[in-house]
Amino acid sequence: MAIGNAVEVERIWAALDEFRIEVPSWGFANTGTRFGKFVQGAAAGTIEEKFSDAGKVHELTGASPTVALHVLWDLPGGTADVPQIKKLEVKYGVRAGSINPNLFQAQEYKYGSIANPSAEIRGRAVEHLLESVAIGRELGSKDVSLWIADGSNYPGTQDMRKRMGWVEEALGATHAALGDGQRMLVEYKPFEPYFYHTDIADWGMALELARRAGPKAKVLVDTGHHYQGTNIEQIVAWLLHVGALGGFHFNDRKYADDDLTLGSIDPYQVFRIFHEILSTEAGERSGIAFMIDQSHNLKGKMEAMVQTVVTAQELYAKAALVDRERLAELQQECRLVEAEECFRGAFWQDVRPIVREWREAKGLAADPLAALEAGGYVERITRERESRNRESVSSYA
Ligand code: PSV
Ligand code: MN
Repeated sequence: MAIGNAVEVERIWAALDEFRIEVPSWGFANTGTRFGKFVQGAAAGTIEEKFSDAGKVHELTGASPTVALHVLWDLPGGTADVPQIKKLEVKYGVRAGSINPNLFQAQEYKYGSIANPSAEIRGRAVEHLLESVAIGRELGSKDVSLWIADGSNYPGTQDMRKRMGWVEEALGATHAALGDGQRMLVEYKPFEPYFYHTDIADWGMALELARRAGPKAKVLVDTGHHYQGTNIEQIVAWLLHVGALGGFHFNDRKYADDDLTLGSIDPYQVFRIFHEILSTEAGERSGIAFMIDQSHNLKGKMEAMVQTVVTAQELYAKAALVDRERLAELQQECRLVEAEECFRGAFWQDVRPIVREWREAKGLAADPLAALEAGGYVERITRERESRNRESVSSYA
């Protein structure tokens, strides 16, 4: 069945008008797996290149006005780097988005950062969190997004309850430093880089820690951070129910935290998540931060990012097509097959022609991926960056 009526078209347009998704600076950089990196000529090697790439994605899609920054990778000088970021915001037409502290790379964090048994190390980790809050405040960015990698590898080697207290303390101190309009998002992950326990392993732990930290703390759902078969949309529904959903890190996965492009493995799951989001009032959902957290190891980085934003828009548009009033009636009457068909009927619709019309009306490229190719941006950055990027690979021991 083709999308025919004006109501459906209007629903899609309204959804596209409100939809924004943040791109991660690290999605443009050379990343890899723990086994190595396949260096790409076009990869961004500086913060300016990352802003340039993010600006291009936004220019093409009109849907990604902010770029997430990782403090250690993008602002190694801390708050001293803020003026440079402000200049880049103006030059490339994208703003700094979420600020991501980095508590997982320094040697001293081998046994944890804010959950480390050493009070001195915990203190330094908290300082980094406070500096991240200060960066966010100076940049006028809303979210400080915390992924606490801490955990242990062997049963009995750490006191999980003591560590709970330390994490709670650190998050409380971070919350206390938040300025007006700032929030902190607590991300969870069940395993990796530690494989026995992680200190914030699931949404229950993240929710409880966020609650204890204070009202500006919310939970961040990274779609890749769940066990196989987890009903993520139910977690989303619960977090909405208790007013604690702060945002998402979107990506896709087949096995674990694979960081594949959104919707490449299971687009229906993304649709189901978006359905829960769209079942809320517009005012409520406007506070939910949609962010991409992907690492493009095989696909071209620019192409993968544009493809992801476009996919997200299409899936959001599909979810907007669900006739919620009709669905509610069918659910109430337990008309199962009809309810299911009403729901997934929206998923089967091809929204692309309407999305294309919306883009044209907004003065955007009708087909952002084709426009990326035709515009020659990737060719140009490959020319400019390739030799530097190839040289950097020889330095990997
Ligand atoms: C960890 O797997 C994670 O999802 C966190 O959000 C990090 O900030 C991000 O990936 C980049 O390493
Ligand atoms: Mn993440």
